Amino acid sequence: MEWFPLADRVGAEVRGVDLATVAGAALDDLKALVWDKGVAVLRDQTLTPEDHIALANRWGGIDINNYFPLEGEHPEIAIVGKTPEQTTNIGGGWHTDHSYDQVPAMGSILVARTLPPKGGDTLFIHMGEAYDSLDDGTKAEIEGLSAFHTADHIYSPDGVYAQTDQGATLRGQDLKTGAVHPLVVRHPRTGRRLLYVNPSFTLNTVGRSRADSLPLLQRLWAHAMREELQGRVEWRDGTVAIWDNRTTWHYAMNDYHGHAREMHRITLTGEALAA
Ligand SMILES: O=C(O)CCC(=O)C(=O)O
Ligand SMILES: [Fe+2]
Repeated sequence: MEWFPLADRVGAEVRGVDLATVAGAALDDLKALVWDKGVAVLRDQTLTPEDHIALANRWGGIDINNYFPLEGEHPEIAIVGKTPEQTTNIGGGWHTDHSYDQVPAMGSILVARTLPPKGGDTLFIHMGEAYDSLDDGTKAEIEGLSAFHTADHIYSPDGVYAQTDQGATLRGQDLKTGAVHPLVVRHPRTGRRLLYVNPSFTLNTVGRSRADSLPLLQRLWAHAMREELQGRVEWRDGTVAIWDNRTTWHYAMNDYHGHAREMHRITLTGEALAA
C-alpha cells in the first residue's frame, strides 16, 4: 500500500489496494490509515454490492442506517441519492454520522455508483487537528464537558428533511434517538484527542439549555470549519471513500442540480467513546 496526502491536514489517497480482496495485514494497514488520517480515497475500484458487503464484514461489521432508503436486494447498503428533480441532498451540512447513537458507528464505506458531470464533492475536516489548534483557554473550558446528540430534529415528521424533497424516501421518522458523549473524546484505536461535537446532531452541553450552550458550541464549530483544516474528495467512476466518524466531519456539496448522483453507503460498526 502506498498513500499520499489528500490535503495538508486530512485524508489520504491510497494506491495499490484492491478493496474486493484486501484482507489480513494489508487491511490492518488500511484501517490504521483511516483511523489516523480520517478518510482514505481509493480509485479505480470494481466493488460489486456483494464485494462491498464482504469488505465491511471483514472490516468489523455493519450498522444498518435507520433512515436512508435501502438498496433493494442488499439491505446492508443504504442509498445516498439525489435525482435530477430533487433539490435537497443528503449530508449537505457539516456533520459526523450517527453521533446520536450510544455506540456511534466507526465510519462508512461510500461507493460512487452514479455521478453528476461535475460537482458533488465531499469535504472532510480532521477533528484531531481541530482540537489541537484550539487555544489553551478553550481547551481548559471544554475539559470534562459532555454534550447531548440526537437526530430527532433532522428525521422526525416535522424535522429538517420532512420539509424537503428528500422527505418522501426517508425511513424511521418515528424513531427516538439521544446520546451523551464527551466534547473531547479519545480515539478508541489511536488514542488521539478529537473534538466530538457537530452542528447537525449536537444540541446542547449537559447541564445547559440549548440557548446557553450555543455560544460555546458555535465557537467550536466555527473554529473547526476553517478552510485550512479541510480536504476535498473529488469523485470519479470507481472511487471509494472510507472514513472515520470520530476522526472527521464531512459535508456533501450540493452543487449539481438537474443531475443524478447516487452513492452506496455501508455504515461500519463502532465502539463506545470516552474522554
Ligand atoms: O454523499 C456524500 O458524499 C456523503 C453523504 C453523507 O453525508 C453520508 O453518506 O453520510
Ligand atoms: Fe454523512
